[in-house]
Amino acid sequence: MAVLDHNKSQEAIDLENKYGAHNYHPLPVVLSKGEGVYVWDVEGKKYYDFLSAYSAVNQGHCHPKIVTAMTSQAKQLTLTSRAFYNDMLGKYEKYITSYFKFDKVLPMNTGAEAVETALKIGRKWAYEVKGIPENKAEIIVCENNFHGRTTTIISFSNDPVARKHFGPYTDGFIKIEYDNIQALETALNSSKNIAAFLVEPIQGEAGVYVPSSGYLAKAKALCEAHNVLFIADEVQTGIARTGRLLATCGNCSCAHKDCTEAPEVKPDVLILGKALSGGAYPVSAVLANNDIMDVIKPGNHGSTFGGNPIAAAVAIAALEVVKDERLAENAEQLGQCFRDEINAYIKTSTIATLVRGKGLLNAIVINDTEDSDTAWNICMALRDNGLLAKPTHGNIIRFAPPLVMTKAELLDCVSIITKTLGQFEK
Ligand code: IF1
Repeated sequence: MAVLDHNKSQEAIDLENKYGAHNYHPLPVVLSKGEGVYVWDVEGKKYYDFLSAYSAVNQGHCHPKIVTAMTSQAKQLTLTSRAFYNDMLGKYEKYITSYFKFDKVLPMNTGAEAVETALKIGRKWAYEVKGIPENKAEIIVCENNFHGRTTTIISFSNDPVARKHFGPYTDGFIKIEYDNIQALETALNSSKNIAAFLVEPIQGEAGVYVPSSGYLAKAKALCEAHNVLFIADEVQTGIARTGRLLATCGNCSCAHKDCTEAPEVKPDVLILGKALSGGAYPVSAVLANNDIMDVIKPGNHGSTFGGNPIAAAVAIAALEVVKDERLAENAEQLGQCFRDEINAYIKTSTIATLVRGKGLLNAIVINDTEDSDTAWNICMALRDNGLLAKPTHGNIIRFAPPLVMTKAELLDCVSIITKTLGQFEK
């Protein structure tokens, strides 16, 4: 439609189609500039970004403080590998561990790498601390999880597109229903060899499923009773996205100390990625206390780029921005406003049936089958109306803008969204 008629966009799309592997199906819009909550395409059209690079750009596009931290460090020292010390890593490690209140951090780059790291730590802890017999450790995961795309991680996915023809698969995982505390208890009682329970505090890819109130706290208590590690994958939900610094809200200085809806849960192992860098650079991390992290010894794990000086400088700046600009509080307030406004619209709507989420991680369910292209067509119309979002699972549209949005901007976006949905009402 409109954008595709433009030559520059079409040229860029043609290049990707011809020379790039076809591992994505992007919305046809070609971006060349970003600032705060806005992105611009190559023809100069301005959009609200309601994907935020899958929640990596919580601090807004090209945040000046993060860009400055990155460029000044890039001029000084970029990479040493971990064969030598560098003068930024220790500083960052001290900063992030006190920020999230853990003894130690293991720095990696991508979310999937951090998940792999957590799984390795969990297994090693199981053999060396818990005393599980060699090669018998099992890790409990949830149905419809999304934790990344490595061969081990897709081994316990149930998305056929992500899994099929990538076998043989890694053993040692037990899959249970999400948000089902009884299923967790049954699994924990089924074997003495359980090392860990890996869980997303809100299932993002599955369509933004918020578990019932108290689920995470009960799950943590059960894990504790069974001497099993509670591993929280907060790659997507962390760093203020859901209206708190962490969706598990463990022991942190978040906006919701008095929150009764979901009691505080402190994971044994915390996985972070995405917005840990404000989207400027691949930075991920695994945090844990000494009794767990100290199972990792030289040679057990690592990465050429993990903990590099640019990553360290960028992550410190990105975390400072979250606190300085009170992004958790803003996400909480704007998220409530977003759901209230959309709910008011849904009352009289036939095309939208439900809005759900927490903070600024939300989804609207479209009244059509999963294999229909209605949600895709709505996203195309949203694009034409100046707002970028992407469907997930066919009939669900995820709405996750940068957390630096103002209330006036959010209300402007709500009117774009409701106007667009209006075009699809029967
Ligand atoms: C893609 C979804 C989001 C994640 C959690 C680990 C990772 C992710 C909870 C891995 C990554 C991304 C990756 C992206 C699609 C995506 C996604 F739609 F699949 F669910 F964010 F909404 N744990 N999520 O959500 O992190 O290795 O990618 O850095 O295209 O695969 P990564």
